Amino acid sequence: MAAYTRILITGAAGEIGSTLRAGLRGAYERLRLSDIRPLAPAEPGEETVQADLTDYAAVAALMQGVDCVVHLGGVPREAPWDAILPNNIAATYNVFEAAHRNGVSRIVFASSNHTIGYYRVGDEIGIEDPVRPDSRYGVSKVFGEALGRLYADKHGLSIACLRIGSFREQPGDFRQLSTWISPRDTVQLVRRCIDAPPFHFLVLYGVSANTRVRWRNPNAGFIGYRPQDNAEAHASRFPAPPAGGADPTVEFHGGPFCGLEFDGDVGRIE
Ligand code: 15L
Repeated sequence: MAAYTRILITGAAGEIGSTLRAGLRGAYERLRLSDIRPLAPAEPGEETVQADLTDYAAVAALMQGVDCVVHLGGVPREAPWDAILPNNIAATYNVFEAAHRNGVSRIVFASSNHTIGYYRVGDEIGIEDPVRPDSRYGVSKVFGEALGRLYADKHGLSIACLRIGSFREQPGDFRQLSTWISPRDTVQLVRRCIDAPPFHFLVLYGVSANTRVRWRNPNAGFIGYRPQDNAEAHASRFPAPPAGGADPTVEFHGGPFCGLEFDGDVGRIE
């Protein structure tokens, strides 16, 4: 029996949320599924709650009777500041604060590889490297990781931040041969984070066992995450684009996010 049995998933109607909903069903005593969008009717062992995470009272209500939160809710891509600020920053604060105040002791936070997007693809990046966000979205995930650190250190919560790569059924381009995470590996990763014995604060890359992975993931072994899928099976479909040039979408880990609104100088990004 897992130590955590009553799990809240925010953003449960999204792509990752729907996959987790199916993948975690039956594994825990109770799954509370929340989203701002309508959710499919609850199955046995599930509860569905439509809630806006920018409303603190609604978030506090979500925490009642829960012992672990998987926080996916928010805008899952680059967006204007007036969408990122409430949905990714204020809402994430609400989730951490309400969790703490209501006795939730573990949060699995959906961070992103876009926290380290402006590192060069030739460089292998670990969890100890300084953050290098490539977008307002990436900055919001850095904020979430910092909140995680705060609530772990100040309040003793157990926090896992998952720097999720490219969640897809299959890799869809050359970059994703490195960054892809399959649905079944995503389910395994989140389950390991929920089920792991006590830990303080962990950052993990959410990535499959890709031959071309460029992220070191020392905490994967610690929580027992053993990805089963490898994007290399799809490599023949995606020839390498010419590298060493001035295209930020090719030169950096964050790929397309690095090119959005870009008017910097690729040559000056060491
Ligand atoms: C993410 O964090 C995004 O949520 C998703 O839309 C993808 O763009 C993914 O990263 C990626 O880097 O491929």
